[in-house]
Amino acid sequence: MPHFDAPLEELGLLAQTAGYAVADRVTCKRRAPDPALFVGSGKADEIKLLAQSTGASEVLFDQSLSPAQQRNLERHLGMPVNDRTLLILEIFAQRARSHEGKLQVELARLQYLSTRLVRRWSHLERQSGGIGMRGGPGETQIELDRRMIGDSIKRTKERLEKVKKQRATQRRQRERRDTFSISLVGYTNAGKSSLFNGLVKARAYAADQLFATLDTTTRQLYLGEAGRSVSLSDTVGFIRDLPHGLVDAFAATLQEAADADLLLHIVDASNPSHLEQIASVMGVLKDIGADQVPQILVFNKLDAMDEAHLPHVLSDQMELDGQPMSRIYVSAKTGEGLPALRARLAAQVTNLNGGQGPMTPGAFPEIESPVS
Ligand SMILES: Nc1nc2c(ncn2[C@@H]2O[C@H](COP(=O)(O)OP(=O)(O)OP(=O)(O)O)[C@@H](O)[C@H]2O)c(=O)[nH]1
Ligand SMILES: [Mg+2]
Repeated sequence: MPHFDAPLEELGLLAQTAGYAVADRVTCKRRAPDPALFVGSGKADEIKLLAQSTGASEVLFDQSLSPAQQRNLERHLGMPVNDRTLLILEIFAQRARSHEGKLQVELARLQYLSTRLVRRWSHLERQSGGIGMRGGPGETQIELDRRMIGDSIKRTKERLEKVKKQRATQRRQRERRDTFSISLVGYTNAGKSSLFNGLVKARAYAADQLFATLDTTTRQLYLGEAGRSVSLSDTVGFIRDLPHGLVDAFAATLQEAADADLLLHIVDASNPSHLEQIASVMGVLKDIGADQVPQILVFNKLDAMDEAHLPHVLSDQMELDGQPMSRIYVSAKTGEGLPALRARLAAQVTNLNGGQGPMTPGAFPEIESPVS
């Protein structure tokens, strides 16, 4: 396919991350989704034929399907049908490692479940046969499920509350130590963990997968120029239309970012959709109350950028919503730009400590280095 369809490309990556192999892709143009099947019935037949000829065992939709559309499609196609939200929830469920992470995912999935009356979650246990194949549960079963889900949500919230309290205590201890904290934030797969490793010589898990990182990792980073250490945190990646349940569930983890003294917003500069990705990240930062934290845009993957898009200087300002933002180009892979980034961080730490308030654009000498 010569045509680059960014959302579908991303759905494919999500599917691979969740452990699927992509058999084929279909796009469809419609003015409004069909209330019953989401796509028209002709398109549904086409998908069915394609699925049969490619040996697909499941169909994934990029858009959110209503519970009814999902059910109807499963019946029509004769195989399990899922949407992007469920795929993201599934990846989070597979990835969660820490106690807190597991509780957060559990909460998000219970909340998703509570909006769908049928027992959908058994899908995650990867049983043979789709959910749609089993007859829908009767009324009483649904009522029972509802009550059980309600109880579980309450219990999970209580347990999360406890973990959160512990976290708050830890944070207060850190604050007492007067640590300057920097959080790496950004779209999933932008290279946050790679950059984190490059800066602190750690070995955080970095992979060409979406949501490789779910738990926050924090390390000390010594900045020679500033003569002091700061704490650097690698965090969970963002994605466009992050399911609401997940934003709520991960509020505590994301809170790390909101409490940071400085955000390094990592961008995959080689991705054709990087501007949309920046906008998504800004949206989430606003949602979690982190939009006032000083921010530096770090355009990563300089080595993989198109010749035509290569910057003339490695450090400049970028206008975002009418606001000038500091931007610095680096490559976590080749290490290019990392010394300049360290110097910039050192300057920032000294500046903020000097009581000059939030980052002022242009407060630092531009580091001009032509790209060969
Ligand atoms: N070419 C190139 N690839 C890079 C660079 N930095 C990271 N990558 C690759 O991009 C992919 C994602 O990197 P990660 O560091 O896991 O990205 P992340 O932002 O932590 O991703 P999540 O934790 O999944 O949100 C990996 O395959 C890296 O090897 C870079 O500077 N250049
Ligand atoms: Mg990561």
